[in-house]
Amino acid sequence: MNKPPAHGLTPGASPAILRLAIQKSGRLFEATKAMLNECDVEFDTGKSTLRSRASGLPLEVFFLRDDDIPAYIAEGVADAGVVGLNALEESGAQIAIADRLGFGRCRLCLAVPREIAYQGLSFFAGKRITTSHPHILTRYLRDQKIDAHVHAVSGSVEIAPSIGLADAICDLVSTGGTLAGNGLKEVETILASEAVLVVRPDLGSEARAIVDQLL
Ligand code: PRT
Ligand code: ZN
Repeated sequence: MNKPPAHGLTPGASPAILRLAIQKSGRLFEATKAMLNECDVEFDTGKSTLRSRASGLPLEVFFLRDDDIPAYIAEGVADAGVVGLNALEESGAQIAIADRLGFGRCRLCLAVPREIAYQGLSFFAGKRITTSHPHILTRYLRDQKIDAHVHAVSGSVEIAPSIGLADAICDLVSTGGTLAGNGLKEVETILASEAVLVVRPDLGSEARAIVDQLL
């Protein structure tokens, strides 16, 4: 008897390909690649490679900015992706989490200058808070009934208080070294994050079978 194909899909069925979006470079790239390699999925990477047909499973890998991945999946341009829970929540995209992947762990925190005698969330009333996650922060402040000014930036968040741009920040923290180096201290955790595998809500059965193989 013939051995079934490694990907476990019905032989003879029209060849399905799962379009998987991963971060092109950055903190999630290496661990995502290592995870796929562990599943015997190999693919080319290179500075100018933006898509690559993988071997081992019927996958086409798209290399994207992490922030763009949820929208590409929600729009049906990609079928699945690996992204930080923070980026997924910030995007507001309505896509399902198929698995939590256990790497890329960090937390989205509120932090204030070290010398502040912080006594609770009421500190933030009327304050200016700089963040790269304005949607998550705005929702959190609304839920906590705190009226503050949210100032969105795309990077170097931690500099804001020292240059007089803000009274506090809301940013991702892993070791805490960046906060400490900028005279800040963490006072509230808004979201515990890690990399997640996300999938399109309307994934067809063949593409779903490939996701199941990956899982
Ligand atoms: O180019 P692209 O847009 O794809 O990448 P990016 O620069 O937006 O993101 P990248 O690669 O920095 O992070 C990708 C994902 O990694 C994030 O969305 C998180 O899910 C996750 N992650 C885990 C982190 C961190 N840890 C982290 N420490 N993302 C960012 N940081 C930054 C943080 O913003 C702060 O500036 O690291 C600094 C704090 O680190 P510590 O160790 O000093 O606390
Ligand atoms: Zn990004």
